Amino acid sequence: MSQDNEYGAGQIQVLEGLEAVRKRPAMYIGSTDSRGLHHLVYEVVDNSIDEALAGYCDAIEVALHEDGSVSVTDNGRGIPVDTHEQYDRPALEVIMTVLHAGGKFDNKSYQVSGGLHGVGVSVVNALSQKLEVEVKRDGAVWTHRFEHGEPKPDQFQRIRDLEPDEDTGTTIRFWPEGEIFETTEFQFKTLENRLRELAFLNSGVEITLTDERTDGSSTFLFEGGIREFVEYLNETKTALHDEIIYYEDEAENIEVEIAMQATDELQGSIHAFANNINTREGGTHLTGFKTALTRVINDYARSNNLLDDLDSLKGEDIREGLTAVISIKHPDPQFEGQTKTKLGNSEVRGIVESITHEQLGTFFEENPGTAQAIVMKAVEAAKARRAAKKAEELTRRKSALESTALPGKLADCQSRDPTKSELFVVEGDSAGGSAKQGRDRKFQAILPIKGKILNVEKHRLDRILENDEVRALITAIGAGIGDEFDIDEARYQRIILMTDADVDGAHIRTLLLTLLYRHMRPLIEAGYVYAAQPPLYRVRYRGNTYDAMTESDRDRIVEEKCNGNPTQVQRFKGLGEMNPDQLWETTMNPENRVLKRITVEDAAAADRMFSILMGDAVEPRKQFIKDHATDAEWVDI
Ligand code: 0RA
Repeated sequence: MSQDNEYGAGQIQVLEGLEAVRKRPAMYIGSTDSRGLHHLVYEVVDNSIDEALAGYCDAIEVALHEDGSVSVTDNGRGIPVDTHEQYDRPALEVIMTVLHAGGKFDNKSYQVSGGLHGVGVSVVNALSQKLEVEVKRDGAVWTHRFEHGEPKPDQFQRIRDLEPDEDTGTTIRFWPEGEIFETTEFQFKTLENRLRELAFLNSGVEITLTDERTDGSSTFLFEGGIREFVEYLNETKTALHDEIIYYEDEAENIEVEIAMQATDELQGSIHAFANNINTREGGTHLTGFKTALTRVINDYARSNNLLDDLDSLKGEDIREGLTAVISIKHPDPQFEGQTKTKLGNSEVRGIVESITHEQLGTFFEENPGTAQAIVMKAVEAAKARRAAKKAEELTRRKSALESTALPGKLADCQSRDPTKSELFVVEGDSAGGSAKQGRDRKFQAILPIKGKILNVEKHRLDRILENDEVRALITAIGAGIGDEFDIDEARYQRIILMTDADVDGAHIRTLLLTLLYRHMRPLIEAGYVYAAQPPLYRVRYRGNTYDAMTESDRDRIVEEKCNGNPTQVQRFKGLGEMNPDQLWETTMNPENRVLKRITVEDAAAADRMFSILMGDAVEPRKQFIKDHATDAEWVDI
């Protein structure tokens, strides 16, 4: 078969493969929404990270271009450009068009692959209307172009010699297929969060993100790796010891790296990664770590007589306020679970357990001050838990939450079908009143929330449950809380937070989100939680009215609809200013309204944001609220 025979058997197979990707994109990249779109970038970056893991690359640049394309440039070895024997085509073309060819077609290229879902760059190509590659290797610069995944004839070119001191590397630039994706707009923040995380997880690799649409840019380079990750996560918290605990080791070709630091918070957070993938559902690396941690701390506490009258410390006591990052690299990771983010390799449990047992044990012997600080915090937590139990907190909780009486302030809907029912959680009694009058009572329930609910970050569950507003919300939803939360019991599958579009509204919404995030997280994970988007302005012109969500919306309407000459521009200062009809028409009527679904985009980022907003440090919180209060994209969750 010659290279210009477009219809050889191999080529037909290739075209069928790409067609399969375009027909069922979700099978390859999870979804075709914004998440799937960003996945394309991660897939390309993962290939560059693979080069870094193999030791050939230490700089990656991601650029968002004004024409809607993204490019990823690395200084790795460059994608091979010689002829691929089996296909009789340039290897570059094979890698870009054959499913799963990736870098792994010689199988020995990499020890460890971060290839997220391992689908390879050909999937990105298949889902791009256009893709261009530039490779610097073998003494020259090579380019190739593709459209809808297919190579353009005669476009594989050697364009010039490499300069003597010029570095090798790869640039892949692609224009996502608008016919396939629900949105093709890349979000700087989303990419920034993931790239920062990758830079933490791969110390020494410099990752730059440039946004040519706005002239923004961020550069991440962390020589300290996951130690700096923990520092970053704890930035606004009060640490119980100065130095970050860190150890690494390797066994059976599996690399293990762990960093941690204890804080005085009530909430702990352990972030576990396998081959750079955030294993949100946990897995064997996490289990191994927890088991060893509990044992090492108990051993230390017992042999140093720190347990007081306690029998032992439970894992949950020890992990209270602990921030940890676990990162393992495995030659053949198995991902399980609903979202394929649970590490399944059984041998990893024992490996992480014994490495942690040995290294953490040694660390504690050598750093008794740190060991004592951590043990004492755990002892305090254990005593608090015991006290709470003694006070028969459990029975109180049960009766408080399982009572079938719905809260008096709730105006419930008629529907008993959770899939059709909506709960509006409304700021303030006056807006609550309008919402009750304006709603469609068949499926819309209203719960007014007064003022600021309790700051849930700062209190243990028993205190949180003493708050009337919180109890009303929990009872209305009907699914319990914390460990006893059962999403199948939720009485509504849409929980819509309706707060004013001002700083106070943002604050109340954050308090509510904190409660949901910390204690009813499955609701967020299931996509049941939304923020209503009431309009900020109403523009009248010649008997027509137009509602605007933002200032720029308003300006556009004035420009396009009102001849520059509106009869009236009204600014809604709060929900309470709208009459019931207006509230229904603009914010509650499913025909017209805009809802923003709240997702846990990134547990690390969310955890950090909640800490900034709710934690002890006041200045970063003020700054954060200032920066984000009026921004529609103000949270990642
Ligand atoms: C296949 C084989 C080799 C490298 C790559 C692919 C490669 C792919 C990408 C994608 C983005 N950047 C990349 N850099 C490299 C190994 C080549 C060799 O052995 O020299």
